[in-house]
Amino acid sequence: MNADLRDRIEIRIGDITRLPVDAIVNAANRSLLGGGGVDGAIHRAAGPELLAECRTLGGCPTGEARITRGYRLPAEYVIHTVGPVYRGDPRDALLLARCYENSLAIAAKRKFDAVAFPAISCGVYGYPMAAACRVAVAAVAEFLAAHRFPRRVIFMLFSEDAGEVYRACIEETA
Ligand code: AR6
Repeated sequence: MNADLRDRIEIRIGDITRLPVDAIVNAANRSLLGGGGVDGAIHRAAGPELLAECRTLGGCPTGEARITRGYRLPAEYVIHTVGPVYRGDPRDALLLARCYENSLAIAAKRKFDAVAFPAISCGVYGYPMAAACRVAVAAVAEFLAAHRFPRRVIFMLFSEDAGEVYRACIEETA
């Protein structure tokens, strides 16, 4: 990864609901009506207005993304994307890459400065962190190389272990 690109990607550890960025990405399900994990945390922190706006969207297919306001979150917007349930076949990586691409396409269109991603599909949906991380880093690096916006992507990981996996993966990415 060249230095320019590396400067636009940051790894942080902590709670994504605390980040004052243009948009945080939610690892949602197809209903977009909330759930556990990071989805539950985002809905709790954003308040009931978020669920009310999500109800107007009519769900979201796996691999696609939708945007809402952030309400009581420090982030202005939430980009909801639906990761694949991990099955161990080649479609997993294609669908996961689409989550990153489609989320970033929304951010690019709105000329966002900073967008933060959790480790989509790596919790309830069972995607092994190291494999998901390779897909995430490759998809983000490819998108940023071709677009000026968003200027920065933050991978917001929930544990030091996950952070280490991401650091190693970025080191290995050409
Ligand atoms: N900030 C950052 N990362 C978090 C946070 C947080 N506050 N909370 C959890 N994580 P998951 P999935 C990490 O299960 O696998 C929901 O019920 C977590 O440690 O949230 O895509 C949805 O409604 C893990 O590494 O998302 C769906 O039904 C990562 O976020 C389903 O779960 C993703 O874990 C989606 O499952």
